[in-house]
Amino acid sequence: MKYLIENLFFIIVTLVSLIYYVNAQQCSNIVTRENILSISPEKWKTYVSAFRTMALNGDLDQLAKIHNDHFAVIHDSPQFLLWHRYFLHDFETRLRQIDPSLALPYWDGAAEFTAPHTSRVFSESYFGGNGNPNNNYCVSSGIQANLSIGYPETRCLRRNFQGPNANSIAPWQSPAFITSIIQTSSSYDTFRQNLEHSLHNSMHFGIGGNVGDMISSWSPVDLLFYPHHANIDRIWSKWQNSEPQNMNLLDGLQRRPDGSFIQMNRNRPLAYYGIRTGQILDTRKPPLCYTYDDIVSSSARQQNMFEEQLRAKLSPLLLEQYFPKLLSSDKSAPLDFSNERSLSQSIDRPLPYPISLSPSMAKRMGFNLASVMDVQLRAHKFVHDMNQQFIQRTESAARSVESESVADNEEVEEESQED
Ligand SMILES: [Cu+2]
Repeated sequence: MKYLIENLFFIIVTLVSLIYYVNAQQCSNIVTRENILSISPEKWKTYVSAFRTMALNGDLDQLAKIHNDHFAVIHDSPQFLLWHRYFLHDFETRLRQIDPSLALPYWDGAAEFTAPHTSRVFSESYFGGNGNPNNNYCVSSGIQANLSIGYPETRCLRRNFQGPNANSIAPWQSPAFITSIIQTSSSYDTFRQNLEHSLHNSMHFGIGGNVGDMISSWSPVDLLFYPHHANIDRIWSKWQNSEPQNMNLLDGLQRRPDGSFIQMNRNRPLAYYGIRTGQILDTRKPPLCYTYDDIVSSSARQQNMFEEQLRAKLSPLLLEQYFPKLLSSDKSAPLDFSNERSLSQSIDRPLPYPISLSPSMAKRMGFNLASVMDVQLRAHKFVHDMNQQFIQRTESAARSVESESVADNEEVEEESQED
């Protein structure tokens, strides 16, 4: 009898832990993060109210302090994408405690790369615009207009747009460049470096400038931080889903608080949060349980008109160097056409050169200068090469129109002679 009870007890414990284990591997609900510009004006009002609550109850200040305290090990290092993913999850959890119907929206900054300041996100009913240089660069419109920040001190939120004119922001990286780094980065840390030191830095610097909060180590006091970083996380997610082996890929040398380096792997704990890096690679698994509205992860690759257009427009050399997947004969590899749509549009005109961090700004942020310059040079070379192709294409198109019209004229002349 005693044995039976002991065995029964053992069986129950095993069953309970098995059920727990299976549940822990699956989310009961997967939240979809939407493009911020697709949210209806009605729904957006509920976001504004929840965001205001988070500014007033100290959530933003707490998050900004956490970010500030660990700044040196969560930037310019492999933890960058991992740490910010979990940090956004922290924000989203707080947001959903206020209103469970909400999810963190993303701002697809690259889609508005030519004139970022014209984006709706800078309007009065969203996050407001530039700071006023005559009033300490205080932001006087949008959600945070009359709310002060509480970290690192109590004052207004500041922005200092960097553009050719007052209140404008210089162009940043195009969807074409983002698609290119998704297709050409073969290691996690190469991809991390390519994304962090291009669109990520450009958006912080374009908005924050020299004195704004977005360029500081407490940048999470600006609510725009979250949709901007959700977009960076979404682009990483696209890269993770672009090749089966990318989902669990982690590598690179991680900077430690004492300045030494350690190999990144799936067992390393995140700064502050302590969770193992391997637990936050798949966003559709606990503890994260979210996805984005345009992640292409189906194993079947769909044929698409954009693919043909791009192949016809770019030379084989350019395709091989920047968009190797468009040349690939492997039809099972998933291609992300949500990006390719903007890509086909952005190669129909010359691309502007993207805004860059100056060496002194890179130094101020504590970044490795070589690492920043490496990516910025690559982004410039990309624009140069794409524009050379664009010029050649338009010239040869002009030549063929010319020769056609010459031929037409000759035909007309012949016809008139026949008359
Ligand atoms: Cu950061």
